[in-house]
Amino acid sequence: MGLLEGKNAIVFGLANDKSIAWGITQALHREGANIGISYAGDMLEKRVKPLAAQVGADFVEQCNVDSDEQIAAVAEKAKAHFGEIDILVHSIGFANKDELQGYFYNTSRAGFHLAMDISVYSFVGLARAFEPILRRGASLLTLTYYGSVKVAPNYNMMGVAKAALEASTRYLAADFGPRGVRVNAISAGPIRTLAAMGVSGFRDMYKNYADMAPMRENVTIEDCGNAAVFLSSDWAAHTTGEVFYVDSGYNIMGVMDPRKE
Ligand code: NAD
Ligand code: 0WE
Repeated sequence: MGLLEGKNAIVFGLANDKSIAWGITQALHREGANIGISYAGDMLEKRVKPLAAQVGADFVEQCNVDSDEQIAAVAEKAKAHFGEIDILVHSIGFANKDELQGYFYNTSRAGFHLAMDISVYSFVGLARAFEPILRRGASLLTLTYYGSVKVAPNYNMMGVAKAALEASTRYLAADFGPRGVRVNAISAGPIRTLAAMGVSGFRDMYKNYADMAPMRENVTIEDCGNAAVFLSSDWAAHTTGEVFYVDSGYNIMGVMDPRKE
């Protein structure tokens, strides 16, 4: 008997089999959840459809989260298909490439707005659109990164957006708490996904990360999946508004420890 047997889950942000959303989808499926999938646009359809089939998902819907209409439409379709939702995963982030290199002070007004809209507001918008169909005990999850708390070179505008996303997680948790709905964020260490590979200097920071982390290992999409299972399960019944680190302990370190064993 799985931990999530009979729960209805909808996952936003699946691009390919490297996506954190895929690690989470597989883990939710393994624990017995019914899966719905939403992806950004036409270009991803041929990648996403076969993955959806692997987890028996017959709810596979396109939704560009820059559009209130598309968010409302996917919530309507989810209501018709599932009735009620127990788990909603937001695994979406985007900034223009210009905003992820050089000086943070060069961030443009348009670039600031875009990153905040896609990476932060979309979580709030999805929470509102799905609110009428969230079952008591439901769990909302988003994905964040430590660049929200401390400066990570080049992460720049995304660090500011993730800080706002983590604050939004707390405000949503306060709003939804009385309805028995929990809202949490998973803060993952660097993972080689589509979003990460487009980043200059990622290889070096990926290796440095493992050297700095207490466990001396990078994290995987499977680790994120297992954390998502816990946070979405009744074992986390009174955990809300939290930033839950899946980072081999990286965030606890102040100074690098050169010991190997
Ligand atoms: P990914 O590229 O696989 O996923 C990002 C997703 O965002 C894609 O599916 C993309 O289609 C979607 N997206 C972008 N703009 C969208 C829009 N307008 N409408 C709908 N969807 C849109 O990369 P990932 O690393 O799995 O990223 C998932 C989440 O994890 C992001 O929030 C990212 O910031 C976060 N995160 C990533 C890492 C890492 O190192 N990879 C670490 C911590 C947190
Ligand atoms: O949140 C992320 C990825 C964010 C991201 C990445 C891209 C690359 C391609 C958002 N938007 C875009 N837009 C693009 O055009 N991560 C946590 C991974 C990541 O991204 C970095 C990192 C890390 C880690 C960017 C700079 C420095 C470190």
